[in-house]
Amino acid sequence: MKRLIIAGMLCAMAVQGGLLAEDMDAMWGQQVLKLKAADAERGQLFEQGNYAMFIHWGLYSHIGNLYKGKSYYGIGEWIMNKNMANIPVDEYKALAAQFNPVKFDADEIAKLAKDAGMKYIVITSKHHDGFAMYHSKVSKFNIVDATPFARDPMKELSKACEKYGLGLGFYYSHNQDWTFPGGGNGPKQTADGKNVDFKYYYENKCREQVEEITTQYGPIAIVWFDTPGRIPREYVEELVQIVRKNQPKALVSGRAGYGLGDYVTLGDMEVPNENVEGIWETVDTTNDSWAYAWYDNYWKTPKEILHRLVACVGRGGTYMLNIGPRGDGTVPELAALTLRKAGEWVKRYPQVVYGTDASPWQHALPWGDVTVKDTTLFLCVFDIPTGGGLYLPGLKTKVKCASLLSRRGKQADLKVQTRDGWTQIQLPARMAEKMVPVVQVELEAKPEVDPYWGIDPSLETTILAQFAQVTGAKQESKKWMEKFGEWKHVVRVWNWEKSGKASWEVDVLEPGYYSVDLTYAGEGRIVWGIDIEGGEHIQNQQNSSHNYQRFPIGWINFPKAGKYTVSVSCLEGDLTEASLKAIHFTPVL
Ligand code: JFZ
Repeated sequence: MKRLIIAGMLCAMAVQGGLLAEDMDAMWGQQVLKLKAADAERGQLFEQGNYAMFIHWGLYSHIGNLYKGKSYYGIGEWIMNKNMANIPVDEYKALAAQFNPVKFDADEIAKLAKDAGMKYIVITSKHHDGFAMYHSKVSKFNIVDATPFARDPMKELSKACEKYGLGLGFYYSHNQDWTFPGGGNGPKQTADGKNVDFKYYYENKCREQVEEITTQYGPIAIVWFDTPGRIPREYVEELVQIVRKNQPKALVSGRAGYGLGDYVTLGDMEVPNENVEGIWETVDTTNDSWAYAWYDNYWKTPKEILHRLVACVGRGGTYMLNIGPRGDGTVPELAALTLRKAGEWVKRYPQVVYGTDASPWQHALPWGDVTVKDTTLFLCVFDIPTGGGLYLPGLKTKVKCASLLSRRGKQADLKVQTRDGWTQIQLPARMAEKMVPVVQVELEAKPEVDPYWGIDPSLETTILAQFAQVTGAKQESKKWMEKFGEWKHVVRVWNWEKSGKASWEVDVLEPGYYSVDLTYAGEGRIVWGIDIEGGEHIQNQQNSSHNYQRFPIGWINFPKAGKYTVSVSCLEGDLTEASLKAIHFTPVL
C-alpha cells in the first residue's frame, strides 16, 4: 500500500463505553477531510514553524478528572460526557463559581512555548462544554462573567505571544456545545421550555462568538474548529467566511468540515508512518489526556517528543503538542520540564526542524529519521548503532561530505563509503551530543532514493504491514480508544486465506542469519510462516494477545547480498483475527 489515502481508509469499528468508533467518525466528519495545497500566505505558518503548542484549558481543568471523590480515566475535557462523570448541565454550569485560576501566568506559558522551540500557540477559546475562556458578550457562561477570576486570559495570552514573537490561534468547538440549547449534543430546550435546534445555537452563540474571537485579540494565526459532525454545510461556509473577513491571514483547520479548511489534521495522536502530501499537522499529547487529569503522570520523555517532532517534519508535516494546565492556571511541572529539555535540542539545531522538507526515504530508518533542506540531509540519530556505522539504503545522489553537527556548527568530516547501493557514514566513538546526535550530509544534488527496504547490518530493522504487498488477506487501518478519547492507530493485515501473503522487497547488505520477530494481535495460538522467494521457509507457533505484541519466529538466512522478497503467511489458528502489524529483522552473526 503506497501512499496512504488518509480520507478514504477503511476503519474497523471498536466499541468502547457504548460509543461506536464509527459514530465518532461520522461525528467528527473525518471522511470529508481532503489534502489541500497551501494558500501561499496562510501556509507560511506551517512552512516555517513546524512545531507548535496546543493548550486544552477550561472549566473542566478545575475538575481534573476527579469528580465528587471519584477518579475518571479518559480525556479530561470530556468529563461531562455519559462515558465519563455524566454531569448534568446545570450542575456543570454551577462549577464556574468555584473556578478561580489565580496562578494563571500568560507570560510564563508563552515563555515555555518559546523555550520549547515552538512557533505558535493554539488554545481552547471554547471547547465542547460551551464555556468561553474569554470575555464573551453573547454568553454569560464565560470566564470573566461567571467566575470569581473575572480576568480574560486570552487577552493576557495574546499580549504575551506578541511579546515573545509567537503566533496565537484559537480552538473553537463550532458544532458541539453541550450546555447551550440547540448546540451539538447539547440540551434541546431553552430555559423556558421552548424546543430549539442547531440554528438557534448557531445564531445566538456560535456565529457571534466566532466574530468575537476573530476581532477582539489582534491578529490571530489559526482558527482551530473541531468535530464538525453533522453540521449543515452552509454554517461551516459562513464561519469560514467570517474568519476570512476578519483574519485574512489566519489558517482554518480541516476539522471545520466539508474540506473547507486550509489543511488536514490527522487522527489525534497519530504520527504517520509514510510521507503525506499537502499541508497537514499531527496533534499530540504530552501525557495521555488533552485537558488536565490529576493522575496522568505518563509523560513523553524529551527524546520521545523529539522523535515524534522529527518524524512529523520528516513525513512532511507539522507537530502540535498539547499541554493541559491545572484548574489554578499552573502548568504541570513535568510537562514544562520535558518540553524545555526537548527545546534545548531544538535550539541547538534549529536548521533541522524549521523550514525543512520531508525525508526522501518517505519513512523512518532503523537508526532514526531525516529532514531535508535543498541538497542537505539532516540525519537525526535516535538509536546509535554499535560500531558507529550509520547505513543509508538506496541513496542515489552522490555525497559530497558528512559531518556531525554541534552547538558551534559543523565538526570534522566523517568517513563516508558506498557499497552495493548503500552509503555508510562512520560516527565517532564519542559524541558530545547526549540527546540526539545529528549528522549533516551535503549532496551534489537534491536527494533521490530507491524505494526498497534496506535490512540494516547493525541495527534491528522494522517494516510495517502497512507497506506490504498483500494477496489473500485484508490490509486495513484500525483505530481504537485505549482510555476514553485516547486514540491508537494501526494498519494491520488480517482475515487471511490459507494462501494469503504479505510481502516486502528488501535489500540485504550483509549476508547471513537474521532473527525474525513478528508483531501481531489475535486469538489463541497461531502458526506463522516466513518465506524468502526462491529460498528458505521457516515457521513457528506462538501465542497471541488482544494487544499488539511481539513474538519471535526464528532465524532466517540471506545467503548473499542483494534483493529478496520476504513474505509472511498465517498457516494455522484463527486466521480471521490474526492481525499482523510488523516484521523485525535483527542481525545475529
Ligand atoms: C477532538 C475533541 O473531541 C477532543 O476533546 C480534543 O479537543 C481533540 C484535540 O479533538 O477529538 C477528536 C477529534 C477527531 C478525531 C479524534 C479525536 N479524529 O478524527 O480522529
